[in-house]
Amino acid sequence: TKLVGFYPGSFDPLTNGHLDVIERACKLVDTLVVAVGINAGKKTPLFAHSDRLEILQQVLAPVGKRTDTEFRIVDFSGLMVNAAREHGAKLIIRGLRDTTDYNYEMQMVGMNAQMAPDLQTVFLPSSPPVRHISATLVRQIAEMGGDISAFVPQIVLKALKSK
Ligand code: COD
Repeated sequence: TKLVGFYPGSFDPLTNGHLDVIERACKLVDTLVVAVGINAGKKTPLFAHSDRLEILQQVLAPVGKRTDTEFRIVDFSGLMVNAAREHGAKLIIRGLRDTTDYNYEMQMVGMNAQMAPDLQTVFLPSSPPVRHISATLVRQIAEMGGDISAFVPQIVLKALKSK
């Protein structure tokens, strides 16, 4: 049977940090569901939902071919455990950068484990070269007209320029 992983995020925008998590998750699962969720705390988006889905499709198509991973790019609202189950996932993949991520993620993992004991969360630690990258800061830099080319895939830059 095929192992399905569920990687939820806002991906606003998709960064090289997210991509690093995705590349490594590919080595663990047969199918990776990359799920663009609605984060109540993040109010002014840089990209619309549909743009984020489109960007993920474009960026991940070659990764899927190269790594022999089936990607499913989906939208979700509501609880991540429900969305993960709906897609037949057994693993929830999350990236870990620092103690801020750790504290937040450990709370979520605890709550999620009680709500959904059938799911396991797997943390993938950031690779050192992308550890500092945060979508929130990238969004700020972009909004202030700064250069984000070191932090995001080319396709994100293109999408930003065509806006
Ligand atoms: N290196 C490694 N990992 C990284 C990096 C990096 N440089 N940057 C981001 N990541 C990881 C994050 O740690 C996270 O695991 C993932 O990538 C996605 O990050 P974001 O910032 O795009 O998205 P989040 O973490 O804000 O998630 C947004 C969701 C909508 C998924 C979230 O709010 C959610 O699940 N909401 C649904 C409600 C729910 O179920 N809540 C939990 C109940 S306990």
